[in-house]
Amino acid sequence: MPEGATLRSTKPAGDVTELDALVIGAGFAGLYQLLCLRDRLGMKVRVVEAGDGVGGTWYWNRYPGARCDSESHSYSYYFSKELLEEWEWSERYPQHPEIVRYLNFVADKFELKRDIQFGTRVTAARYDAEANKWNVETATGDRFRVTYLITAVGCLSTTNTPKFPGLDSFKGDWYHTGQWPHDGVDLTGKRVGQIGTGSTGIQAAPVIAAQAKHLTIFQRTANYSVPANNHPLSAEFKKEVRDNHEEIRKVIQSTPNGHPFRISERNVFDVGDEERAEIYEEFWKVGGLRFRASFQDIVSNKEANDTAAEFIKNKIRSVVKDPKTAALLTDIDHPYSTKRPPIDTGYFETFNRDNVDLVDVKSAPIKAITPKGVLLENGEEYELDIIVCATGFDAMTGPLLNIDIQGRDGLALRDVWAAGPQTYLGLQVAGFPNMFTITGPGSPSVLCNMPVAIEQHVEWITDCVSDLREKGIATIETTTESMEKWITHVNEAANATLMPFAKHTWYFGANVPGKPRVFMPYAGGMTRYRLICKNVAENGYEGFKLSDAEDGSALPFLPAGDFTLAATVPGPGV
Ligand code: N01
Repeated sequence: MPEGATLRSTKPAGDVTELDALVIGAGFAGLYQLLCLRDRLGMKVRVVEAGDGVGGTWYWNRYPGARCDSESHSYSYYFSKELLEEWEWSERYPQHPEIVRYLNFVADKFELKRDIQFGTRVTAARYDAEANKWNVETATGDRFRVTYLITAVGCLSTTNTPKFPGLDSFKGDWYHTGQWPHDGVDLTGKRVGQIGTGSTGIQAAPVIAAQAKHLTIFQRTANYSVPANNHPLSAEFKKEVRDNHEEIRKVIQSTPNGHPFRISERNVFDVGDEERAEIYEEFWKVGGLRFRASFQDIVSNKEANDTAAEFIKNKIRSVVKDPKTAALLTDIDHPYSTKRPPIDTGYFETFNRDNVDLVDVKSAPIKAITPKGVLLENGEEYELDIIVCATGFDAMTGPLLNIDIQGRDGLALRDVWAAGPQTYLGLQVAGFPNMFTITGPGSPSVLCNMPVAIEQHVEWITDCVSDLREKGIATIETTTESMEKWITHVNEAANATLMPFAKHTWYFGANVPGKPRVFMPYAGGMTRYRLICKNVAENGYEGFKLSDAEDGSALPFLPAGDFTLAATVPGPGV
């Protein structure tokens, strides 16, 4: 059980709560799904949440330096004009506490908490075909019987701590960034070791270095990072955002990655070397994920990507004073943006501090954790007081597979996904009627600004449930053929990018030993995906089997359409 959760039951054992829908998780997705089903459709709904407060991923990820890599004015719900007018962000990239405050503000404004059961972890969900109901159980003995089961469990909520031999023998304290203690950790005067240099590690290192006596950063894979250029938002900018919500909404809902800027249509080799360098410099100054918007083909053309990669490596070399450290930091084995591109506040500058060392654990991997600290295969041992594992997540599938979900005839989701996740549109799995997976594998999710992806999924599910209820349809359930067609397209979309060049990423599940290597998110772009989902619904839920509420008979089935990239304009992808 993640630290901080106080599980509690609200029901005497044996009682079953009957609901129209149960939503698992009270993050961005669960909150909005509750609002839509309860207030728009008038359904009896409950959200069950393991944490003791709202926030989902943000409830747990409160490590030093935790902040959002999406710009605050786009990392917001856009469904309510009033909400947009009432809330004001303070920084370009909001810190963890401000995001949690925002989500509490939303939950309070729409009176959502009265229908959220906190401190309750869902352990099992089983479909009863005869009753057409889902039976849901929690770790604390609650039982629910519901028509619709909606998972809003997040993509990055199951932490991944490598099984380092001897971890339990460590005499100091160790923490995973994704389960950071809610009271914080006092790093003053401590020798800290940080394992991991992904987006989290890159955010955390400068803040840890500023507090700790000494920080040793254990790097296995060197990473690109672009300065966030974070700053407090000016009164002018806040006004501009307030006056232009509609315009911003149009941009975030029509760009492939859901961010509040458009990607240039220019290609890298449309311009000469000098002009290209000037353009990179200009985008570098703007900072953050906007750097990727400098040219269209950075994520699809290797030669084009090489120019961006070299530009960033030169920037790293210009910042990091020690040539050996700079060489390690620029020994990057994948094209830029094929792993989730981190953005930072003073990450590379951190290596110029006297109290920070970089240790290469690619050439000499971590052999074990000893009572004193970290031991490498080459025999070097690093004495530490605190170990910080910034080692990522069992992404996308982990949170769902941690629940014992069984569909028709006891079909286990774990078995269906034994060789990797299979879904139709990232929204449904064959054999699991009336179950919807918000930002599930096969949807753009993590390749998109999350709230944008979430709003689209929640609204699609809400419209779908509304249709089912109005038209007297008892079940909606995708088919194996629809999933196969969709997976073919998901792979096609990934192969049209450079992402397959970085096979060791969590996008492929490669960070968790034994996890099937399957590219999980949909890289065809949010714009294209939004259109596909809209067409599927408008064409009578192509690719889904529907059954009549009166007698349970099957309604006419429309097979899934053509999901090749050519047939699903517009492009491009991420
Ligand atoms: O996790 P990661 P993360 N020995 O998996 C290393 C989102 N996010 O938490 O690359 C040594 O990317 C591992 O090394 P390698 C964002 O989507 C969002 O940083 O596998 N090292 C890597 O360096 C992001 O992509 C925000 O060789 C080991 C690191 O641990 C996602 O979360 C902020 C190791 C893990 O990197 C995950 O990022 C932060 C071992 N045995 C994160 N095992 C926002 O702004 C693992 N590593 C919203």
